[in-house]
Parts: sequence; C-alpha cells; structure tokens
Amino acid sequence: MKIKEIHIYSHILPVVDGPYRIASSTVSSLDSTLIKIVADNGLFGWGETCPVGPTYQPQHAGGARAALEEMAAGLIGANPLQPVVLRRTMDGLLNGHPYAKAAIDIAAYDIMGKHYGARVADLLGGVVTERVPSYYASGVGEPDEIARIAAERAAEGYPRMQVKVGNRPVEIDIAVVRKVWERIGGRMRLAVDGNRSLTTRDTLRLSRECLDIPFILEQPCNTLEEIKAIRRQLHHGVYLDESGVDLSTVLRAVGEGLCDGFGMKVTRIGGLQQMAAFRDICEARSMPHTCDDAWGGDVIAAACTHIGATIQPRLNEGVWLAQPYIEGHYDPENGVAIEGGHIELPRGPGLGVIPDESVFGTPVASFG
Ligand code: 0XW
Ligand code: MG
Repeated sequence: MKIKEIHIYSHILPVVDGPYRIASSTVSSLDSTLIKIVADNGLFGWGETCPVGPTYQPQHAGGARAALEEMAAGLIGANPLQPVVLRRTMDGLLNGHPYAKAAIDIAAYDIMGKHYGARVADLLGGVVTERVPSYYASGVGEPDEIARIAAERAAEGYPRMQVKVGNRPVEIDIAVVRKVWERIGGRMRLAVDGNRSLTTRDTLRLSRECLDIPFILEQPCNTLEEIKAIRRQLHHGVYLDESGVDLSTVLRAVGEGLCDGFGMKVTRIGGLQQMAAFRDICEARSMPHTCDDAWGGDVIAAACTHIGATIQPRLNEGVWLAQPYIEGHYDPENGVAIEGGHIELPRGPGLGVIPDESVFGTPVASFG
C-alpha cells in the first residue's frame, strides 16, 4: 500500500466556558491541525495535533503545519502499514518536530486498522479495558472554586484529578490543595501540576506544608536540573510532563531516578509508535503514566484512548481529553467522550472515528 494524497486542515476549537488558565499560558481558543491521508487503494486515515497555545511547549500550530508541509511531498509513495519505517522516513525528511510527525503516524495507524479490520488498540498490543480511566484537569483557580469542581468530579466517578498551580504566591496554591483534599478525602487520586512555573523554593514549601496529603507533583519546575536538585528533599512523588520530550530523555529520567512517573503526550513523543515504546519502558520499570495530549478533538482523543486501553491497569494514570472543554464532535456518531470519569474505547476499525470533513472546510495545503 502507498500513500497517494495528504491533505492538511486548520480548525479552531473555542474553549467552552474559557479561558483555560494554566501557569504557562491562558488560552481562549486553540488552533488544531488535522491531516487526512489517502492510500492508493482508497483507504483513508486521520491524524491531529493541537498544541495548547505557543508557550506551553516549544510547539505551535503554525509550526505543525509548516513541518507537515515540509515532509508531505516526500511521504507520497511511503507505506502507511509500516510505522517504524514511516517514522525513519519522516526523520530523513525533517529533523525534530515530533508533534507534527505524530499526526502522520496516527493517520497511518488509522489506515492500518481499517486495512486489517482491527482497532488501533489491538495493533498497539491489545485491549486491556474497554472503559479507559480518565482524569480531570482544573485550571489555575481560587481554593473554593477548585474544591467545588473537585467534589463534582469525584461525584461523577473520576478516579483522579489534576489541580493546576503556579505563577502566583505559593500560599494560594497550598490553600487550593488543602481545600481540595478536604472536600474529596480519598475519593480521587490527586496530581498537583505546576506546569514548569514553580521555583525550587516554592516546590519544597508546597510539599512540606502538605505533608499529610497524598498527591504527586507534576512538572513543578522548568528544568530537569531544578527537579533533580530538590528531588530527595520532597515528600511527594514527582512526575515529568513537559520535560519528557523524547525517549532518550525518558530513559535518562528513569535511569537516573529523576521521577516516579510521567504525564505523557502522544504528540510530544512523536505518535503512537513511539508512545507504545514509551509504555513498554515504563512497564519495565513500573512507572505509572498518563496518555494525554495537549488539546484537540475526536481524532487525537481516539488516539490517546486507544493507547490508554493497552496500559497495564496498575500503571494507568488515565487518559486526559480536552472534550469537556470543547463544544460538539467531528464525528457526531462515534465522537469520543468522558462519562463517569471514564472513556468508552471506540468500536470501529482503526481509530473508530470518522470526522465529518465539511467541519474543517477546504484544506490549507494538499499533496499528491
Ligand atoms: C492537563 N493537560 C494534559 C492538558 C493541558 O494541555 C495541560 C496538560 C498538562 O498536564 O500539563
Ligand atoms: Mg502536566
């Protein structure tokens, strides 16, 4: 099978009840990049990549599309059924930019699933659960507001909540964490995400002053070096998110004992093929992790859910979706949604979602 056409789309996703505020950015609408790959036998597959604004990670929407345009002509004729070879072909066309390559990888898996009559989760190793655990991520907010949201999510059945902190006096962050724990007790597991913004001083204080509350600290500081410097003085486990930029860094972090788990994003690591390798490294060292992405609609949501369905349950920290912050679906029939804090794995072959193309308008670029 050969790739015959690649179409690139841009689609704006306004934030429902926005803006969404995290320490590194405040966003009101996100610019998602979708791609449709058509194979020479008529099968087609969809991919998506949607950075949560230009400052969360060194990625932005225009960068994704520029990278895809750089590679697209060279990918015509490539075999979408060979994900490893496809990744090497992309690396031969463009250095870096894994978040753009991920969209191609996801679309290739979608085609692969349709070709073999299998779901992407089966291609990635096999379905462990049809009901994939999710988690809810709050924005940065005031103690009463975040505690109210946490109590609501616990009642809905979410097994886990991520509370955003940072970019303000640490006393407020400490008050938020304490209030949330007061309201939810042990009903949900808790992550406290600094999104790179805390100083080592404030991270130490947050951990020390919440000694009695069992949470993990997610990406509290900007760099691995800062986290390494304070790691042994912390009373809480540390997960890396933004710092986990590739498999090499993941190996270093695991090998040097720099963290206790990861918040991982499918597009940051370069797609589902790399994500499966990441999952296996984590399993070899009993590292819990999430399967997220930064933002995006049904296509990336399906991709995250498929890999999330293959994780060993004891290591599965959940699949985060932007869906609660997005109005509607690309695929009105099979759209991916969180219900009771969990996500039903799509049933159809491939990703199991077929976007209504008219939602995206005309492609911004087409190749082949
Ligand atoms: C909660 N997320 C998975 C979604 C936003 O992109 C931020 C991110 C995180 O954990 O940092
Ligand atoms: Mg995070």
